[in-house]
Amino acid sequence: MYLRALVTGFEKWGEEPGNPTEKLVKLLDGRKLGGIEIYTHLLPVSFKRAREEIVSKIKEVKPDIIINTGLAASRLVISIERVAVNIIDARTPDNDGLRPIDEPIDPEGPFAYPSTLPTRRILERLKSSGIPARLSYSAGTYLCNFVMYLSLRTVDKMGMRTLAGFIHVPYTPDLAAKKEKPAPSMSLDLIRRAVEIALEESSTELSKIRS
Ligand code: PCA
Repeated sequence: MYLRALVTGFEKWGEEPGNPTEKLVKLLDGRKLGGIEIYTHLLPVSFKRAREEIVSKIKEVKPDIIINTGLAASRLVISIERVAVNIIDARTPDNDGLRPIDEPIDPEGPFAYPSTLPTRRILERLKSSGIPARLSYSAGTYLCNFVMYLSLRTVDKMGMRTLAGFIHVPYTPDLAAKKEKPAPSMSLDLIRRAVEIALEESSTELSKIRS
């Protein structure tokens, strides 16, 4: 029996030249990796629509592993997020023109959820595979933190035994080349490999927990 993994990415927003996670989910969609079957979903950069879509996708796919991904343009390397907080503080309007400030994601939810992915082991595997990475203790207060929080909240509310978390990625070189100021970048191939490694380590973790 295959494990089911849901990998999400985001569309482009604001002044950004594009979003590498849009291409990433296209590359991974429908692929099988060891004992893992990958389902993907491209999320809108909209608080209203992303909320509806992430919750219904989790209910539909019933994944064993959820890895949400997004662009963090200023980050130099792959960032494995360790925590999601119950705060929306949008620095720019979303793609529907909404800019919520100081709002909870779920007034009934806890202040924070830790990532349930094996973050430290993912970090170590990435580094030993030659992929620059770090742990991060803030996914921000925009769409990425929002979707990470909602994934963990949905898993918690539904009593699922799903591992969930978030990975921020830099630009791909083609997108960095469109920026006026110098910006860090990483090839799509390395970004894809990083997410695959995160899936493999999560699958190992699940087999330990469930045995
Ligand atoms: N990154 C943004 C939202 C969409 C994306 O890819 C963020 O870090 O919140």
